[in-house]
Amino acid sequence: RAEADPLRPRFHFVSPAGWLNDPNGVCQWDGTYHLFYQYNPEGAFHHRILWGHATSTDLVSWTDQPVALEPSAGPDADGCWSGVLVNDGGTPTLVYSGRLDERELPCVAVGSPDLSTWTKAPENPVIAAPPAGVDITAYRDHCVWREGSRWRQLVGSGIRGRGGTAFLYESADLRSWDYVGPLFIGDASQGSPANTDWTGTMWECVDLFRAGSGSLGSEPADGSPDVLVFSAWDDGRTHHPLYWTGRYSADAFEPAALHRLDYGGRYFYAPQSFLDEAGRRIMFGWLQEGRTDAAMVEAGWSGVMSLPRVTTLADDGTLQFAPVPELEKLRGNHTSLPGRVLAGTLDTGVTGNQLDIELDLQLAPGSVLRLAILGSGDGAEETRIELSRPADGAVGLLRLDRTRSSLDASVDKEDRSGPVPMTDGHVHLRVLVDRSAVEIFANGRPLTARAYPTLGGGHVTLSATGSMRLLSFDAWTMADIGGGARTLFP
Ligand code: DQQ
Repeated sequence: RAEADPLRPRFHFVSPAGWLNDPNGVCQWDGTYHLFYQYNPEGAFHHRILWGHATSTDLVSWTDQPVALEPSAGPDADGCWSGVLVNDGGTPTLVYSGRLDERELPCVAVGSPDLSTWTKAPENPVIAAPPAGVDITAYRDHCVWREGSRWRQLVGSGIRGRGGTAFLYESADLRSWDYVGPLFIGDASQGSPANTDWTGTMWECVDLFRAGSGSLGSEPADGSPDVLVFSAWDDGRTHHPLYWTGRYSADAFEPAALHRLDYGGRYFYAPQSFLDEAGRRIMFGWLQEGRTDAAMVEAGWSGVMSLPRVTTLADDGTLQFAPVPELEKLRGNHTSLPGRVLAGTLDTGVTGNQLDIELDLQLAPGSVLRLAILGSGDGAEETRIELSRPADGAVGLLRLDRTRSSLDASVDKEDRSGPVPMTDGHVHLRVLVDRSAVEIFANGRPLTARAYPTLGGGHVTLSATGSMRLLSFDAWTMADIGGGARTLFP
C-alpha cells in the first residue's frame, strides 16, 4: 500500500513500512555508513519505537538491515528512543533513551563488529534518575563524546519555569556516570511559542560539536566555534531545530549567538550529525509529515529521512549546508538554460516530481524571483519558492508559499521563510524535489518542507518581478534509489 502512494519519495530514505522519525546513531564505521532511525513497523503512528537500521557505501542508496534495537522487559520495555553511536576502543556502543512508564532513562547496548546485532548492557539504565531536586520537563536523548581519557554525555531536558537545558555527565566506562551540572540553561521567557526562534521548555536531541578545526574541549587555534544544536520542544506548541554558536569549556557552554537551523522548522526536526572518514560533518534530519494522522495511517507510511547534508562554517560564523555531492550520481535528463535577463514568466520546459534544480542569479534591489515546482500547468496547483532582495540592505528573504500546493484542504499549507545573506544580490539556489519532499538551499541556508500535490503535475516555471539576471539554470531528473530489499514490508 505504502509503495503505491505517488507522494512517497523515491530518492530519500524512507522506512520499509510504518512510521519513521529521528535519525539515530549516524556514523561511518569501517568505511560503511550506518543510519539508524526511530521506527514503528506496525503502522504509521508513533508507538513502541524500535531502532530501524540501514547501511550505505555512498550515502545515496541504502540497504535495509534487521531491526537493531527492540523494547524488552526492563528499562526500555515501552520503547527504544533516540540516541547515538560511539566507538568504545573498537566496540560499537549505543547510548539511547529507554522508555518505561512514560519516562526515559539512559541505556547502553554493545554491537557486533558489523553493527547488526546489539546486546543491552546489564547495567541499564546506566543513570538511575534525572538530577535530584530539579523540577524537569523531560529527560531524554544523548550526545556522547570522548574528552581526554573520559567520556562526556549530554542528556536533553528542561527546567520548569526556566527553559530548555542539557545535563552534563562524565564517565570512564560509559556504564557509570557522574553528574557534572547543567551545560547551559535556556530562557523560555524570552519570546513565545509563536516565534520561530523560541528556545522552548525542553531541548530534544542535543548535538554538541566543534565547527571547523579541533575537537571539543581543546583550544581552537583559529577561533572555530562550538555549536550546540537542539530541537526546541514544548508540548504541542513548538517543534523546531535551533543552534547556539559559542564556546564549550570548563564544564559549561558560553553562548554567543542563537540561530535557526532550517527555516522549515518541524520539517527538519531532531537532526543528528557525525564526522565521516573524510572529515566532513554530515547531518541528517527527520522530515515530518504535513498531513493528518488519519491520512498517514491510511497511506501506511510516515516520515522521510533528509538527504545527508555537509555542514560547514560560513564566513559570518554561522553554519551553512549543502546536500552531499555523491547525490549527483542520481542525476539523469539534463536541462540547461542560457543566462539571460529575466522578465515576466518563463516556462523552463522542465517537468518531473523527482528533480534537482540548481540556479545562480543576481537580484536587483527590490526584485523578487518565483520558482514554481510541482505545478499542474493550469495554475490549479503549484508550490512556490520566492527569493527577494530588499530595496536596501544585504539580507534577502527566502519564502516557501504553499497556498496553492495542494487541492487537498486537510494538508498543512502554512508559509515558511527566513533570511538569506547575499552579496550584490547574488544567490545560489538549489532545490531538491522528491514527490512530497522539498529541500531548498539558498546561499547555504536550508528550508525543508513537504507538499502534497493531488494532480501529479511537475511543471517548473520561473517568474520575475523587478529586474534580475539569471546567470545559470540547470535541472536534472533524479533516479530512484531502490532502497534494497524491503523485506520488512508487511
Ligand atoms: N523523538 C524521540 C525522542 C526525541 C523525539 C522519540 C524527537 O527520543 O526526544 O521517538 O523527535
